[in-house]
Amino acid sequence: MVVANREPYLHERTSGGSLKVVRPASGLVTALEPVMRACSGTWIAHGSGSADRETVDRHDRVSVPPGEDAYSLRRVWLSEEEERGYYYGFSNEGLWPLCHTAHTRPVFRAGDWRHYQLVNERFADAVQDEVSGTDPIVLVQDYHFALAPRLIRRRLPRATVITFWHIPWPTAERFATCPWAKELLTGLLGSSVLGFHTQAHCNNFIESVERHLEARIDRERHAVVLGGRESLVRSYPISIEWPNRAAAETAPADECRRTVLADLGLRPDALLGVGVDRLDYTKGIEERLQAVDRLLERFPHLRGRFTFVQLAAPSRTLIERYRVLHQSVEDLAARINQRFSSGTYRPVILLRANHAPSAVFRFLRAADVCYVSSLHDGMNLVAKEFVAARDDERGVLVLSRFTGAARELTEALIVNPYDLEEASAALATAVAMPAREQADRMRAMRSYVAEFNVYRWAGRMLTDAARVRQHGRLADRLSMGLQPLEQGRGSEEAHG
Ligand code: ADQ
Repeated sequence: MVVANREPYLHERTSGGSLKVVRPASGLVTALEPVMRACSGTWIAHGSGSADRETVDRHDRVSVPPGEDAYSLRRVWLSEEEERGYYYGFSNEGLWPLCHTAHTRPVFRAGDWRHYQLVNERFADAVQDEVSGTDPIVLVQDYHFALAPRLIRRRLPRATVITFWHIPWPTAERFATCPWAKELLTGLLGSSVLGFHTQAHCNNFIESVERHLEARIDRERHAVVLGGRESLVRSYPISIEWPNRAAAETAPADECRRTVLADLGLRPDALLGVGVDRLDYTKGIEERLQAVDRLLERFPHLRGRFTFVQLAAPSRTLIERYRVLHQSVEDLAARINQRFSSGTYRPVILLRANHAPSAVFRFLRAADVCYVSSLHDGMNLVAKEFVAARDDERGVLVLSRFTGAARELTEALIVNPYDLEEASAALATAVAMPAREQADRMRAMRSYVAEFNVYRWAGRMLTDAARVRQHGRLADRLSMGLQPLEQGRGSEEAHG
């Protein structure tokens, strides 16, 4: 069972009155959806599509993916007030800026916290509703549900709860600014396994525990013991499906390049840069466009030839900070275009929309360079998707050192996105890179992502959870006063 705020498929009613299925722009959905297709089960999420209520059965369930019915989606309904407090408020104005070093101040409101608590309870109730046995495996996803692991355990003491935190964990000092630091930590330590993308995030989490709770830290086993219960705290770098479905559904690279250039009105020998993001201040979209500006300033021969296309999916638009970002990205693109345009040439093209996965891959396949410039990012799956898209072994990835992905995709050109000299030089190197070197780098990254794909990510967490589960069963048996060797083996094998 998966518990996540975002649903993998939303049903929307279009202005013409027809029903439309939407795949949201979300790294969590990109990663988890193929795992659910493979394993089946139930995904519990907030039903946020305008036609979501019309498409569920009387238990609020719908089979997905539409037409394939591989698993069940259970929708939880939230009032506008709950969504404002729990989702926009505490999760996205509080925890999101708290966990990302991107210079936006977190806002903590007691009213939002109250909604966050209540919604976490609502989802724990939904888990209890959906389970058939007493010891389900529940995968709790992300910062929207820090309290859920403990709440689920209270309802189902024998559940195996695997929690994955998709964003960075801040330093202990920074985390201490949250008025409910202790409650968040205690909630998360209801998990059997708690995963982060990197060891640095695990270390920050453990330091936060040391500062706020009376818990035992077992550094040897990477575990925290609180109230006699153990949680493993380990790094599990997330990834994408491989072989990749979106890649398989997209035309070959030369065709993508030809049609994308034609659609954008660019000349056939144009040099194309691509960025793909939710419109979020952590993604460094302004810094990226500034690097394009500096590139054209420093290298005049690229004027008229280099174009940067930014795919930007509107995100969290009810929050003021996101509206400000939206405007400033538009203004910046307009300024750069004014500065360097000539005739029909425009150096920056903003495509503000949530594109279908194969439309995203079409751009990634057409590009000479993909620039991922996050100021701070747990992993960043666009970087891995670019690698998956390039079965032609062409294209150069320029990647911010502040992404989790930079630790794995070491053959990318790694840059500090704040350093416009370094970033613009890397873009210039990328567009001039000989085909052979592009291929060497791309081949190395493709073989890495192929091996460390999302099934491996899920598999490692499930294997660790199985060990914890087994350990717990043996401990229970001992505490019941039974002889572990004589009485244990038969029943353990029978239960698998
Ligand atoms: P996100 O912040 O959502 O994920 P990311 O990992 O880059 O970031 O994933 C974004 C996903 O949305 C990708 O699959 C991308 O193709 C898609 N997308 C982005 N812009 C789009 C657009 N304009 N149209 C359509 N699709 C678009 C969070 C964390 C990350 C972490 C993931 C997974 O912030 O650090 O990598 O979870 O753990």
